[in-house]
Amino acid sequence: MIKYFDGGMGTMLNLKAGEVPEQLNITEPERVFAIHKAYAEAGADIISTNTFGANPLKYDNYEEMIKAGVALAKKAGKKVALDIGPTGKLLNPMGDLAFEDCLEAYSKVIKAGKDGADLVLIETMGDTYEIKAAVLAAKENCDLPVFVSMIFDENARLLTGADVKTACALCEGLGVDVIGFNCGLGPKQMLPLVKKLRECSSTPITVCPNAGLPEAINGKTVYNVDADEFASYMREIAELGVSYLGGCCGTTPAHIRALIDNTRDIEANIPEKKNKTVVSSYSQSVEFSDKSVIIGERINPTGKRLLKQALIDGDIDYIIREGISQKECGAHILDVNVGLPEIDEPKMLKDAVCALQAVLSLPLQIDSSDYEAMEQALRIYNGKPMINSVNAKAESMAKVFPLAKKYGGVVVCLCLDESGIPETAEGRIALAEKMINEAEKYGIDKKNLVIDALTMTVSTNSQNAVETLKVVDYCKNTLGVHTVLGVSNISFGLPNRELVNSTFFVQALQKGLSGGIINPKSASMMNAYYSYNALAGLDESCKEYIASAIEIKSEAAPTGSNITLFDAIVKGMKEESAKCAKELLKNYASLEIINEHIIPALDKVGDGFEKNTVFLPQLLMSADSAKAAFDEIKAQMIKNGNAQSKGEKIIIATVEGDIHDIGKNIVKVLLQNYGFDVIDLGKDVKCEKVVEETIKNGVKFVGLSALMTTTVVNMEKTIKLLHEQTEAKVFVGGAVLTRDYARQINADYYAKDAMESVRIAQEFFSKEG
Ligand code: B12
Repeated sequence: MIKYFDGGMGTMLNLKAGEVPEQLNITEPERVFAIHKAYAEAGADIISTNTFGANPLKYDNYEEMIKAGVALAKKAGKKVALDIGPTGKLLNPMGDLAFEDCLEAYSKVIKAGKDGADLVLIETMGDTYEIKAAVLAAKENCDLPVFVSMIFDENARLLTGADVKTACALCEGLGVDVIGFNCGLGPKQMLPLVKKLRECSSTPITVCPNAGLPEAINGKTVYNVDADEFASYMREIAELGVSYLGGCCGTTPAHIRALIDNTRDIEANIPEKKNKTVVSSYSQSVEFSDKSVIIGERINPTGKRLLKQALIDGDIDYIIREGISQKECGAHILDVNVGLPEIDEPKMLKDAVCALQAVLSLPLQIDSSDYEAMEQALRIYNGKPMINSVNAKAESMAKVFPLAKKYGGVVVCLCLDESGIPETAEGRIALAEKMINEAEKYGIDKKNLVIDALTMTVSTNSQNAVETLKVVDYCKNTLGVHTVLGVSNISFGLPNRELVNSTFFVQALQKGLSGGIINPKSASMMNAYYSYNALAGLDESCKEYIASAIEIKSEAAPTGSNITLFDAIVKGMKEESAKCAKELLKNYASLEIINEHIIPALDKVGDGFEKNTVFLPQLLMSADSAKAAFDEIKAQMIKNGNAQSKGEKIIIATVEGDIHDIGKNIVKVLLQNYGFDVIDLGKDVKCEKVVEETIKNGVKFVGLSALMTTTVVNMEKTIKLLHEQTEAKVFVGGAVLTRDYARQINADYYAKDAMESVRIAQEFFSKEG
């Protein structure tokens, strides 16, 4: 039987301005209870507590809110879902909230609400990282079933970029009990998402849409799908196979009653078990299949003098450059090993993983023999990683499998044990089977293991390659488990190693190797890979082969040492960006650098964002990098400028609702540079505040910035108010504005860039003067 959740709470409360919904659990419990009761009477099996935003980051009295909320929901006499929403903050590196602080906040919520609840409902989640924090908090603090319900947009992406498959991989890795969707969309728009989830999930599904898409009518948000229409789309969703249904914003007890009436005859249906081996980052996933994946091996200090030095110096940028260049050469996953006796490995591995996942969207393979380092890195990793590695020694399995079970991941299993590496294929296969069986005892499915048959140097025993290949073949084709191999050891001690390596790689691919741990910057290895795929029927119309033949990078390509400011900003490399700007400042003028490097780079990122190839985390990293470059430029401008104050005061602000301030800050610094006294009110500034400050400071010239179509209306409002209440003239700018539009909204002046704003200011004050 399908179980039914209740419907919207926030929209049912009809909140007056300033009312905090969760506070009502304490101040007006009857008002909240009436809604729970109405949903219970409509037939809901599960009542969600009115605790969506009740967390210590938002409210000091969160505990009281939660306890009261649970008691009220329980009074309705049905099962109780402890409702947990997003914190409302962005996590590092996108925002200020540290992952562990987020986890701690959620832990407090769980502790406050677990007694009396029957399940934990983590809902309306738009960021995989926050999902991970909330799920770990639930798992570490209670034994209740954990539901994760996410908010996707119409492009089928979470706010931070994950698609359905990627988010599903993370949730299943973490052992979530029920996965699904709520909010954001109506049932009609959610249908395709449910289809997608059925294709990748092995976990029961929950679906709680809004009553249609929100529309703004007379300044109010309304939802236009009525109970019957809602119920009829929900029937289509139910027929796809779900276990839980309910509603979100705009739905009412009538919607829930109609939903239940219209779907009661449909059985709950759990998706069939998928046998897919998937790893993920915050925004993308990689599935092991017939076509082997490339796991970049370059972030590993063994035999790499420069990387060793970088690790000793704590030079994380070097690691990022290694990551980026491997990605550009075609890696699908990056191995991250920072083990050196002279460094604090747990700290360094954690830092390296954080830095890499801030800049790159490739899934990572966390590679360490230090269990402490492994656990710390797994904990803060934003996705479902590869875990390198476990082996058949009792100690290794006892340490690694519990970590894999808790944090999720695909574990690389090395065929060795207390007696070393068996020489024969049979010996290694026996160890592979032992690890598969042992993993099962921890509840880890075979699909989340990949066997590493181990490459032994062929120059010491002529049968070494043959034996390894037998293991690959047997694992893939008889045991039905994926395999990986570090390839290059095969040629140790031989001349022309690249030839031996690439030949062995092709042999292994032929046997069904699922992942090559190789140097993607080696042209001969990548050539071998692409040509093998083309010949094996794994490359439609030889597209990838052709593209690679044109593009293949030379082996000697330096690691990002020649990165440009444009690239540094596009790739979100903050420190590089500052360095490049410093370099450029030796030969170029500040404005030239801004106009010819910084703005074009941001335009490129903005363009990608619009086309859905760049996601919010990358946009933020690029913005940060642009800011780092600009900080260098600013310092120089201030140094060079003869900023003699002439007492000419200008107010400048980004309008309400808009947090874009890079452009405004450039305008500010340039104006200061030309001797104007600039009062910067910051970003997201209310129109009343602009007027107030203008009057208070006796300012005659006010500059406003807006970068979004949705915020130019606030610019218009601010101009109107300034004209009504002050004598000040207004000059405006920002990428969405045009001269024509500026005129339409009654701005007195428009500047297309910072330099023009200086000219305008000079003109204005000369007239004034
Ligand atoms: C960087 C950036 C961000 C950063 C901002 C960081 C920061 N501190 O500013 C972050 C990541 C936070 C961000 C967030 C968002 N962004 Co944004 N972002 C951009 C991006 C890529 C670049 C903007 C920029 O800084 N350009 C460089 C500066 C130097 O140029 P500029 O601002 O135009 O300034 C120059 C002139 O216009 C002029 N000027 C500017 N201000 C003023 C003021 C005066 C008085 C004068 C005279 C002149 C002047 O002089 C400047 C120097 O020459 C643009 C895309 C683009 N190419 O514009 C998208 C873009 C503006 N963002 C967009 C969106 C949708 C968002 C988000 C809603 C995304 C989300 N889903 O959360 C949020 C919005 C949050 C909010 N409420 O404001 C959209 C807006 C779409 C639209 N038409 O409305 C854009 C266009 C991207 C896109 N193509 O979709 N964003």
